[in-house]
Amino acid sequence: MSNHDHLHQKSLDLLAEQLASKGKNISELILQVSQFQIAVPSWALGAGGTRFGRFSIGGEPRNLEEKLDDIGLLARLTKKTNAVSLHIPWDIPQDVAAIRQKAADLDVSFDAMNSNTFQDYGQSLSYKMGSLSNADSAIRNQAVEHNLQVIEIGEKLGSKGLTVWLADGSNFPGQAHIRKALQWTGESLQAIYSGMPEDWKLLLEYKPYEPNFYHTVIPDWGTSSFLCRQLGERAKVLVDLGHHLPNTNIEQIVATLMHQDMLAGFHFNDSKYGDDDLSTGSIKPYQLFLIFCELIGGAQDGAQAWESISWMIDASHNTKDPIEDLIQALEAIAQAYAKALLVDREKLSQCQLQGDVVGAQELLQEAFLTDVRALVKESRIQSGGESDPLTYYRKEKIREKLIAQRGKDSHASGL
Ligand code: PSV
Ligand code: MN
Repeated sequence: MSNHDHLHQKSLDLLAEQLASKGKNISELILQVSQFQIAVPSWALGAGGTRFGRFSIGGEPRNLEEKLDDIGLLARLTKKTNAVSLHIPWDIPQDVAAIRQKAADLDVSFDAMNSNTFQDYGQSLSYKMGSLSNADSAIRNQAVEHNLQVIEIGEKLGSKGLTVWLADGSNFPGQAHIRKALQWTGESLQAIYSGMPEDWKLLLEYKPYEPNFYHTVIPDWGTSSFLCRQLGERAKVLVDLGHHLPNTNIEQIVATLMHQDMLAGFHFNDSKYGDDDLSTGSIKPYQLFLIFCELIGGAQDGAQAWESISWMIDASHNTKDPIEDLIQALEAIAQAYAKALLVDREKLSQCQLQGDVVGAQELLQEAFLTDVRALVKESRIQSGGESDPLTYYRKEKIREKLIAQRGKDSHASGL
C-alpha cells in the first residue's frame, strides 16, 4: 500500500467512526454518492469566452466525436458523469448511428437536448428581435420548427428531454409588447410541447437579464412555472444557479418548486455577480450545500421524486483547462451532496418544532464542516475511477497529448 493509499484509508476510517457515532453508515453514503451522476454539456469542453475576447487553451475538441472522447475520459476518471447534454445547432450529429455507437462504447448516454434560438446560425429569418416571442409569426414558426428538429435528433440519440432557454426580451422600454410577447411565447411553447414524445419532458429555463437588459420574457421561476402549468405535467422549471439576481435565496426557490412537483432539474455553476458561469462550488459552497439539503428533504418528504430531477453542469469560462474545471465541478457537487446527506433531518425538524434556532444552525453547520473528501474519493475508487483524477490528468500530461493530436489552435463550438 502506497503512503497515499495508507493516508486515504486512515482518513476514511476516522470519518466512518465519526459518522457511526451519529448513527450514519459510511457504506450506505458511499453508495448514494456513487449513484449520483451529473451530465456534462457538450459546449463546456472548449475555452469559453466573453465579449471582450477568447483565449484558446489548445487541444480543444474539433467536432462532436472529440467532445464525446473528452466526456468519456471525464466519466472514466471521475465516475461522476455518464451523460452528455447536446446543444443544437452547435453539435448536430452527422452520422447518428455512429455517434450513438461511440457514446455507448464510452458508456455515455444523451441527457436533455438544448435548442438554440438565441443566435443566427444560418437559418433564413433572424432572431435579432426574438424567436418564440417574436411579433412576426413566420419567425415564431421557424423557432418552433427548430425545437421540433432538436427533438427529432434527440429521439434518434435516445435522449428524453428538451431544455429551452429563451433569450427573448427587449433592451429598451417600449420596444416590445410585454403581454403579447408572453402570450406568443406560451403559444410557441405549446406547439413544441405537443410535438414532444410522451416519455419526454420539457425543461424550461429562466434568466433575469442578458442578452436583453430591459425585459426578458421568462425572467424568473414564477414565469417559467406559470408557462409550464399551461403546457402540461411534463413541463417543469429548470434552475440554472447563475440565473438569479445577487443574493437570491435559491434554496427557497428549489424548495418551493419541489413542493409543487415543478422542479425539472439543474444547471450547476457558480457566480459572484450574475450569470458568471464560474465553476460550481468555487464561490458559494455553503449555498450549494443548502440547495442539496432542500433537495434531499423534499425527496424524503415525498414532495417530488429524486429520480424525476435532471442534473447538469452549465459553465464556461476563459481561463481554466475545461477538463480540469469539470473535474473540480463534479467533485464540488459530490461533496455538497455528501455533506447534505449527513444532516440529521429528524433532529432538524425537532429544532424547527421547538423554535431552537441555534440548534438548527449547529446541525447544518456540523454537516457542512465535516470533511467528506475521503468519502467521495472512496466512492470513486469503488466505482472504478481514479482516486485523484486531477493529479492523474496532470501526471499523464493529457492536455499536452490533446494538443499534439488536435493542434494548438483547435476551436470548440459553444459560448
Ligand atoms: C444561458 O445563459 C444558458 O444558461 C442556457 O442554458 C444556454 O443554453 C447555455 O447557457 C449556453 O451556454
Ligand atoms: Mn443554463
